[in-house]
Amino acid sequence: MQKVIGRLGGCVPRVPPPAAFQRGGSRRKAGKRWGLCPPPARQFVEEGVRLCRPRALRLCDGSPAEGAALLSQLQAEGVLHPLPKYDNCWLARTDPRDVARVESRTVLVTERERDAIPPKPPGGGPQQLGNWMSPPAFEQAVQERFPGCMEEPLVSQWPCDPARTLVAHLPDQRRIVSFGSGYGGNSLLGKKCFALRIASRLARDEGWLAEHMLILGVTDPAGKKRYVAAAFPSACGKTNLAMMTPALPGWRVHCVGDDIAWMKFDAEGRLRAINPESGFFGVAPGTSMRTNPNAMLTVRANTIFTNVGCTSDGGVYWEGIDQPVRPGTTLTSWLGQPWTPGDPQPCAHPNSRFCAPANQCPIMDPAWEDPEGVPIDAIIFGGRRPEGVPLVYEAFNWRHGVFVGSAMRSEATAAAEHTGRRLMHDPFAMRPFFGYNAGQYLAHWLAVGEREGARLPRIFHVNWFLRDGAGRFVWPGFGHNARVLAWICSRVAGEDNAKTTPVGLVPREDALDLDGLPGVSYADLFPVSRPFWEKEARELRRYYEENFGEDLPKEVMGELSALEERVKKM
Ligand code: O2Y
Ligand code: MN
Repeated sequence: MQKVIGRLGGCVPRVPPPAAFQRGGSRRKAGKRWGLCPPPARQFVEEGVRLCRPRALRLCDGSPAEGAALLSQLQAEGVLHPLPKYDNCWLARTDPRDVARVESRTVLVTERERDAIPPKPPGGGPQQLGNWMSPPAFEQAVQERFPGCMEEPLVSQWPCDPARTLVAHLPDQRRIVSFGSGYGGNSLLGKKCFALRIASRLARDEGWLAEHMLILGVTDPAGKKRYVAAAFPSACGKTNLAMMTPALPGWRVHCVGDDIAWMKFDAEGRLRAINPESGFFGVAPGTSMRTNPNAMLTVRANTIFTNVGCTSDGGVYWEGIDQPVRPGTTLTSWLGQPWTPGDPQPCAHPNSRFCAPANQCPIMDPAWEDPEGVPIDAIIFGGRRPEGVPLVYEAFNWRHGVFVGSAMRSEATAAAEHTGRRLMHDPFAMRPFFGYNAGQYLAHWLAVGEREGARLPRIFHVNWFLRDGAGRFVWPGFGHNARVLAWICSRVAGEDNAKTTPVGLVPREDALDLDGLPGVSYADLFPVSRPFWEKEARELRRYYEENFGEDLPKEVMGELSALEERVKKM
């Protein structure tokens, strides 16, 4: 599966007009559509055709009829399997080698390495903040992959080329070139590649922010509504939070987006956010009517499931779906093998996904498609931290908030090729998605905070994933996270209900509503211990030095030193 966006140099012969796409569609109509294409688009297509040499060229119009024709064709080719238990839902099983984003093969191509990544760590370890490729190396990589690639015989129903996968970004030219993977973020080029990597570069150049953040609206029992944006590393529950059903009576949540936020200042100095996507590409395992009923209701129609298990009555199945399988029904794993509960391997791949239209979510915000965006009152950072990091704390100010974002760490997830439960640094949840040098990215955030007339959102950090000595979660999470949103809203409203710790401002004991949560104790939720934060600060200093080097803004290093001083005085 190959995709090209952008110009791929070279002088090549004329390309004939495209063949009709739809069965029954006419060649004349397709030719007319081709004639209506803007010249740069035609030139782009022509170059791609000459390079890749496809058997036919099809111009898509995005119509429902075309969508239906594509689905039937993919079914006939064995790529998609219908799921008759639902309405227009489909199962795709990928090549088992093509199941997640491939960070090691995701590159930024710039003339100067320093424009893409901070200096390499001393000792030559891999740079964790992105991969750089030089323009000549990129040209060579293109020549080694693309010429004639669409003439090649298909090797399976899921064409991919894992050994040669390359997801390249050319931020100076706003180009993306992706080869060898048909999976998610590697091939849905409008998502991570454009809406985060290329857009973060556009945002820096133009003075706005393109972020790995959900956006939600939260309304209190008195009807006061506020919007928050939240950055969590991949597969840390962003979709669950974005679609949350509050466990606090009278509170409501509406979803604007679950993954990406573009935020710009308006004329009044307020940061306004839009969701640049039109659908959700959420993790299936763990999603259930208990954990995320709105997601379950969203995916009952017009949804493509990838690498989930299926039931013999035409339904889907995954770990944690929490739905009884009807007697007599058999299960098939994501690998297409018979599967029974208790089998050692999971039924669904841990990074299996649903891809569904956003407008099917029952709690989409009325303003979710407003081109003006929604006004953001609070920005939340978070991660999976089993110990030491409080349930919630507020940054002292914007600069401290930028430090908090830069210091984010989380347990690794299945969304990329990393494995295991180890803690990974993930500044701003953007580690895999920076479109330029991460040090310059932090400097851009600091500059945003200096903008004249800006009415800046408050910044918070949350951790839903604290565990006790026996390894059990100490916070019930899901709908109960509304209790934390309620405190955040009270802070935005200016309530004086926080106490200062060396780490940040935490709710006073009476300010966080823990009613009806037996066994949940304030003390367990707000550990702030000197040995833990000494170790955390040491590790952070090492990480900054090795990964950002001299590109770390001095303000951020200053915040780390200030934290160390506060911790010393504990
Ligand atoms: O793109 C993929 O293949 C999985 S990763 C993903 C998908 C949807 C939303 N976010 C992510 C992510 O890794 O952050
Ligand atoms: Mn994401």
